[in-house]
This record gives sequence, C-alpha cells and structure tokens, in this order.
Amino acid sequence: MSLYRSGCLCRALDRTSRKMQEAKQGFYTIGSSGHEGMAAVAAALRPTDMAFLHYRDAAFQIHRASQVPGQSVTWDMLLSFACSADDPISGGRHKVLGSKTLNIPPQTSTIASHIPKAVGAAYSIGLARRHPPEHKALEDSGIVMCSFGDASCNHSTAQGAFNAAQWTDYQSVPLPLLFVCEDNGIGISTRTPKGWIAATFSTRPGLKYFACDGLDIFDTYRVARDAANYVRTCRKPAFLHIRTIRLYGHAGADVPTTYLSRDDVEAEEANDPLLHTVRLLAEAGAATPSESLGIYSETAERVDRIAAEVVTRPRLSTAGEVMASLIPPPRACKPTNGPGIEDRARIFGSDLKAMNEPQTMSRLINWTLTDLMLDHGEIVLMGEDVGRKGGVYGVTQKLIARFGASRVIDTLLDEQSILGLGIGLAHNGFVPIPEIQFLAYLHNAEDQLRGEAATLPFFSDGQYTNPMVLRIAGLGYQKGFGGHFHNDNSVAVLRDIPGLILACPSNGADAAMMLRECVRLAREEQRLVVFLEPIALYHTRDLHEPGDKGWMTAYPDRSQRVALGEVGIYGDGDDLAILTFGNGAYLSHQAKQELEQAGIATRVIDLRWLSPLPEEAIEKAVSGCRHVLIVDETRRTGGLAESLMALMSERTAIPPVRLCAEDSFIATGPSYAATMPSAEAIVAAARALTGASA
Ligand SMILES: Cc1ncc(C[n+]2csc(CCOP(=O)(O)OP(=O)(O)O)c2C)c(N)n1
Ligand SMILES: [Mg+2]
Repeated sequence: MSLYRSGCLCRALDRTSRKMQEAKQGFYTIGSSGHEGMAAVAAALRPTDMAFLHYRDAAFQIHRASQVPGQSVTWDMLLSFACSADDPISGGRHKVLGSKTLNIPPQTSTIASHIPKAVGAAYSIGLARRHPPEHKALEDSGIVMCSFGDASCNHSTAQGAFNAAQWTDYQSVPLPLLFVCEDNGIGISTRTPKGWIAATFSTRPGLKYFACDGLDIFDTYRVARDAANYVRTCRKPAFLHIRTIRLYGHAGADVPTTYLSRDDVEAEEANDPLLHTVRLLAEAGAATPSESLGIYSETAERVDRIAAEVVTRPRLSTAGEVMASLIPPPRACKPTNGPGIEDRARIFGSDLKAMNEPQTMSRLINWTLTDLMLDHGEIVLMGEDVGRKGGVYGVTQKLIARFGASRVIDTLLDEQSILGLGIGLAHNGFVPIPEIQFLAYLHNAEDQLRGEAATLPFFSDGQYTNPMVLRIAGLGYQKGFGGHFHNDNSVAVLRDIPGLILACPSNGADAAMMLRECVRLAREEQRLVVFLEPIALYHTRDLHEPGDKGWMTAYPDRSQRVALGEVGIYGDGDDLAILTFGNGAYLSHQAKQELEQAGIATRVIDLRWLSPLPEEAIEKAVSGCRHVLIVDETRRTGGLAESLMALMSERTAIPPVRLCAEDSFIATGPSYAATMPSAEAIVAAARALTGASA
C-alpha cells in the first residue's frame, strides 16, 4: 500500500509541475510517470545506501523519504520545481532530485556521467573498512545504487563504468554496486532495439543480471530485494533490468505523437503502472479500486494545495546568491602533529639523509606525497602505472611499497574511471590524489571535472562535495620526446571551470610547498584542485651551465607551505617584471642573468596559481616596474596571457607585452621548442621593450 501511495505522490508531482510551468512558476519538467516502480527498488534498499539516481526517480526518493522519520518530501520537491531559495537540495539552482539526509546526491543532466563515480563510491566502502577516513559517510555493510535509462547504457561513459566495475570484480575486489537500468524502450525519440538491454547485459562477466517488470510492484520488490541481497552479501556488482514505460513524453515540451504512432502512445497509457498497482491491490484484497482512487485524488489535491504555497517562497535573484555555493564550505578536520620521527625513519630510510641535499622536482614531489600520506590516512593515490612502476617519470616510485596497493592504486586504462574513482572516494571521506598520465589525456575525461566534480557543491548548495587534488603531468619542452600528445601546452579547458583551483609549480621547493597547500585545500576546505606538473622540469638539474645544479632545491621543512594566491618574486629590479610560470619561469631565470648583465634590472614573478589568478598579488608584485613582459608557454589564443593582458590593463598603468606559444601543436624531434618561448626570445623581447640596445 505504501508503494502505491509513493506512486500516487510521484504522479501528482509530475502533473502539478506541468501546471506550475504553464503558470510560469515552474521551469523544468522532466517527469517520472511510468517509472513509479522505482518506489519498490527503494523499498528493497536501506536509506543509508547511497543512491546516484536517474532523473526519472522521484518515486524512489519519495519512497525512501517514507523510510526516514521527519521528512517533508512533497514540500521539498515542490520547492525544487519552483526554484525556490528554500529548496533543501539545490538552494534554488536547479530542479533536481537529491537529499543529504536520504543519501541521494543530486545528479547533472549529462547522460551517464554519474556512473563512474558510483563505481568509485562502491569501491570506497571496502577501502574504508581497512582505512576508515575521518569523514567517512557510508556504512561498512552498505551498498551503492546507480540508475539510468536504457538509451544511456550506450554512452561510452556508461560502458566505461560498467567495464570498470566488471574489471574490478573479475579480480575479486569487493564492489557492492547495484546498477539499475530503467528500460522504457526509448531515449527521447529513438527506440532502443527490442531486447537490446537483455542481450548485452545478461551475460557479462562479473556483472550478475536480474530482470523484473516495473509495472508489477510485487515482482519489482521481490527481484530488487534479491539483487540487493546478492550485492550486499557477496559484495559484488549486479545489473537490475527493470521494465518501465514513459508517460507524458520525454519532458514538458515534448510531443511524442510527432515521432510515435497514436496507437503506440495509447498502448503505453493503457499500461500505466498505477493502474496495474490498483489491480494488484484489489486482487490481493489490500484495497478496493475506489479506495485506491480516493488515495490518488486526495494526493493530487494535497500536492496542488502545497504548490500554491510553495510558489510564494523567495527565489534567488543576484549573482552573489547564485554563486554562494560555487566554493564548498570548509569542514572541521582533526589537527595532526605530522608524521612521527620513527614512522618517517622507517618509511624514508636512506632518503632521510638526502633531504638536506638539493634535489630534482620529481624527487621532492615524491617525498611530499610520502609525508602527506603518512600524516593523513585518508589520502589515496590512483592512476595508470602509479603503483608498481612508480609513474611514467618515476614521481610516485616506492609509494606502493610504503603504503600498500590499497592506497596506491594501479587503475585500468580509462581516465573517466580514474576521475570517477576519485570523486566516488571523496563521497566517502577520502582525499583522493588521482593522476592523469599526460595533460592531453585529460580531455577524454574532462567532463568528470567540469560537469561532475566542479558542479556538485554548486547545485547541492554545498552539502555534497568531492574534494581532490588531481595531479597531471603536462606542458611542453621535453627534448625530443613525444610531440603534441606528450607535450600539451593548453590549460584553457581547466581555467574556465568555476571553483576549480589550478596550481603549477616551476621548481621542486615550490612543488613541495604548493602540494601541501593543495592537500590542505582539499582536505580542510573541500576544494577541487588540479596540480599541473611541468614534465620537462621533473628531472631538470641545471640552470645556466651543465653541473651548476641551479634548478635543484632542498626539501623544504614540513611546516612550510605556499598559500593559495601567493606568487613567487625573484629579484627587485624595477626596469622589467617578467610575469610567468612553469617552464617559462625556468627560461626567465636564464634570461634574467643576461638581462642584468646588460643593465636591465629585472624581477621574475612566478604566478604559481593559474586559476583563479592571484590578481592582487600580481598587481602588487609588478608595482614600481616600468615594463611588464608576459612569458606564457600556453597558446596565444585561449592561453594565460590573454587574462594577464586584461588584468594589466584593468589594474595597472603599465602597458604589457606578451611572448607566448604559437597557435600550434607541438612537434617532436629537433623542433620540439620551435613554437614556444625560448630564453633567447625572452632576452630579445625584454631588450626591445626596455629600449636597451642589442
Ligand atoms: C551526454 C548527453 N547527451 C545528450 C543528452 C540529451 N538527452 C537527455 S535525455 C536523453 C535520452 C535518454 O534516454 P534514456 O537513457 O533511455 O532515459 P529516459 O529519458 O528514457 O528515461 C538524451 C539524449 C544528455 N542529457 N546528455
Ligand atoms: Mg529510455
């Protein structure tokens, strides 16, 4: 009976949302009608099982709310339809399902992009048993549920996630994950071939297949319970294929008769799951049809009454109000005294002695990661070849021996799965440090940052977060190796993501001190951070001459950090300020020596933080200088220099000049640096700018 009530409420909300839209009081009407059977799936799960829901799962949320005391689900959902600032999940930013108390993180509209993180969240449950994080959110005996439509199954993101789940299970790694495919036979207007879902999912290794009829709540409940029990007891993934229908078209403005025959539409309507439930209840002697009709009508009236009140609630109006949740709130973390002396001696061994000697950036990043992992048990590394091999460039060498394969995870070869694993682990209190092997390979997974990780605090009103520090090896100048794909010199794709912090160190000491700050930002402030490591500087030792060790630095004391927004200023010359970062900082240091010999008093300003730009610190750093030269290894179009030029003209009276990379991809072999700034070009540009003779 309670399943029927949930179904009636779900239907009433759909109908009311359309009335609200007509009255211009509601703004988005993707509905759940025909998918009411999902209430029975909710009934088969525990309200503590995290659920990553398909947009048609209002019935699931409604039924889950009935399992938890003190919920006002009708009121809450209507607030979301009305985009009211009181909407408890998104604060008026979106019409979205979700609830913090019900363990339903809100999802984006991007098809399938929530599935990789569901795999990650399921993986986190087993990991948290062994390494419980301070902010653990999921129960040891919990499972994760993730639902989606039939057409969504074809998306490469979905396929990658299913494969990652199977690959994990195939190795007997626990993965308590229930996939639920709601098969209404269509995606907007495109039919799913008859039998396709069963044909492709019923025989997959590592993914047990269950099927039920979502039009029959008894069957759905029974099969969903079997599937959930299997997942919970065996800690293995399962695929629940539930037959549904879609009523009222795809969404508000969709008219299905433009692409379906009237007969087809009417046949669906005759198969209404609520009507089936009324019949089943009558057959079981639980309620007469007229009693059921009474519940349906009362529910509809109640929803309309509440809607009339909800639309009077305030909405967001200013940019400030909308943006208030772009940056997640800080969270309280237990203070630590840092790793103990014995632990460090045991873990570092002979490396401890080498810490007073100047070292390369690669080594200092490795030591920093080691100290951070010793200090914070919730840090987990993951990526392609980060474990046994220690990374393509050796940056993560020995970490697997120091911390074990459960904290230094060699993942399968799929960037979306790597980022999904990170996001999912963060849902359960871990501080993930995923690695993308090369910047060029971020792009096929970029939506996991742009569409998923960065937006989650925004449209959950800061209630759900996925802090992480994503390490990416990138930028150009690798002598004779790789060409474009290993020397990607564009960061445009990262710089316009609201709320994302992009850090780029140019030397080992900065890398250590910035990485500590990045982990602090993720752990304590729940920020999404990208740490871009210039590959060409990983092993760079010398600055001016072979053997001078001018680019090696000692390991900074563990208490030292470079705060977010703090720039590096080298020299106090007032003829010229060079604004730069990464490899450009290295080249500018080379140029600086020559320029000073030529009598041009120069300071080099290393930006360190590429997004958001440390505007005030930059303005202060260039003040008193007659000229500004921007040295930017990213491309002229869309590169960093564009923002720096704008910043200079908006905030200073100094007309800047820029030296940037050409709008080109990078070549391999002898011409590897031909399209990018060189030390000679910096010297020439500086001389021309300051009027110094050659
Ligand atoms: C990546 C992406 N591409 C396209 C869309 C547009 N879109 C929204 S829903 C949808 C169809 C989904 O069909 P299905 O997975 O069967 O779910 P249903 O709506 O039938 O429940 C499409 C193509 C989208 N939201 N995301
Ligand atoms: Mg569908």
